[in-house]
Amino acid sequence: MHNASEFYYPEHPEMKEDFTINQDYHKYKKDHHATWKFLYERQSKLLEGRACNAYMDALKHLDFSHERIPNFDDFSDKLMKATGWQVVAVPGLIPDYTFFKHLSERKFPVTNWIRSQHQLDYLQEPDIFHDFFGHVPLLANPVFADYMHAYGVGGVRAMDLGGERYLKFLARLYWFTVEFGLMIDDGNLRIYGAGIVSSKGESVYCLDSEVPHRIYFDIKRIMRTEYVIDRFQENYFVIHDFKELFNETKQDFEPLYHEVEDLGDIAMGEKLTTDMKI
Ligand code: HBI
Ligand code: FE
Repeated sequence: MHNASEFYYPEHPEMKEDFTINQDYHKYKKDHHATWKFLYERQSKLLEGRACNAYMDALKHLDFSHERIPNFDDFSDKLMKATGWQVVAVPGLIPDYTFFKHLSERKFPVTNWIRSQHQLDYLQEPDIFHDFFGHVPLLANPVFADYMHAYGVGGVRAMDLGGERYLKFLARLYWFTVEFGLMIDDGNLRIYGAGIVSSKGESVYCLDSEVPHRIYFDIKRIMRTEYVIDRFQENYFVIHDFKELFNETKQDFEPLYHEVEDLGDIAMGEKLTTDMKI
């Protein structure tokens, strides 16, 4: 996990204590906008019939520009009206506590830089395409917006309770829902996770491949399951709707943390007889 001393952004002397910076919109060049346009068009086509209705509807509702990188202030106004969320600019990964704190204040940190034209497909760190195209649309969905907020509140609380100790459970919950979640939409398997919607390869693989293991959402199972960040997933967890996520996240996690700590970790790709498979 990440603590504050690992994050050093000397190129941003103006950065505030909460790791926010200015988006500096005027600094984007023609090539940056061209990369946005290329990625936007490629993914929005690919996601027809793959992303969940809530995501596709929100993408339309927010009316992103195809041609240019979005200006955070414009979208903060739209989000504020829809669900009370805002977008704030950050230079890259930020410490866990700071990240949770932003979510608990209904602020979503978005990286302000875009990947280079030589590395269009695969990135380990978030850039503006992942953060904005992947995460921002669903923040306009009222139930999902409340889930993200509850998650942030839970994160702040977990760190106050146990410091680093409980963080891995929360990170797994985020990973298998917000980043790599699937859902059943009108009887079909669909994507809602931001890590998938922003990935060309995984948006096909997660639905079509016979390799990964697709399991019905089970919060304890998720909190116990290990993941890697540098290749396609071996486990996906499938929800019925965002209400299910929100309701599970409102509960007090403290007893859950103790229970999952006792039960122990589950290796990636490991199958359990209790798994409800799709
Ligand atoms: N920072 N910019 C950024 N984006 C994230 O998704 C992020 C982060 N810092 C920490 C963090 N995520 C984790 O705490 C969560 O994934 C659990
Ligand atoms: Fe992300």
